[in-house]
Amino acid sequence: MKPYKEIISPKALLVNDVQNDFCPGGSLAVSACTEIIAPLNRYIKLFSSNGFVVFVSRDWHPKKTKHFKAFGGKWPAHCVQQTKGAKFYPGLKLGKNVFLLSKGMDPGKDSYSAFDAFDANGRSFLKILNKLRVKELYLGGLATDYCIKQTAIDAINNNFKVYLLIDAIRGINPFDSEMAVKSVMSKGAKLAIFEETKENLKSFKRSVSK
Ligand code: VGL
Ligand code: ZN
Repeated sequence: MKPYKEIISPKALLVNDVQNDFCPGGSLAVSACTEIIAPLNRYIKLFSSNGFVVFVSRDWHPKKTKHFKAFGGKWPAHCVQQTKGAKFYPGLKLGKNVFLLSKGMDPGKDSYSAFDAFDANGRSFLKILNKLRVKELYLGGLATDYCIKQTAIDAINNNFKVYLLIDAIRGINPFDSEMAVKSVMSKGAKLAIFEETKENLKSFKRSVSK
């Protein structure tokens, strides 16, 4: 991977939390998780082969956190650091050039949003996005009703254009997920699917190479 300062990526893909615990067999499984693996792999390939940056976030909790039921929170234990449940789902093809982000390490916070995530050097997602001069964020992964929703809201509030990749996001609760999509669309997020995104990326590249 090139140092950040050599990369400019007006568009970026973010693959949220596609980890074993959020997939079938995991402690907080989103049953439809398997439907989005192939689409996510296509998106990862599309963005990276066209020179755009791919971020991959992981939920990365300590054993004890207020996020878990046992300590006053909402959720069964999941994505505990260094466990199998926290590993990326094996079907996901990440490649070497993705930017890894971790979130949920603070035991006092839920930290659903990728804007609460950091890279291995402690740089925040927002700082990295600004360094890479990202203007548009394409969101895929899990879960529509939590991480995707909160990330989309934070992105919009930080003046990014947001696309929800509807063929590559799924939620914990289908009704809440539908409400989440409506809510972020009312704040300005757009929906997109693969073919459309492919055209969008290609026409952008044509326009800058003229
Ligand atoms: C998430 C529930 C609990 C998410 C994380 O990333 O959407 N949801 N922890
Ligand atoms: Zn979590």
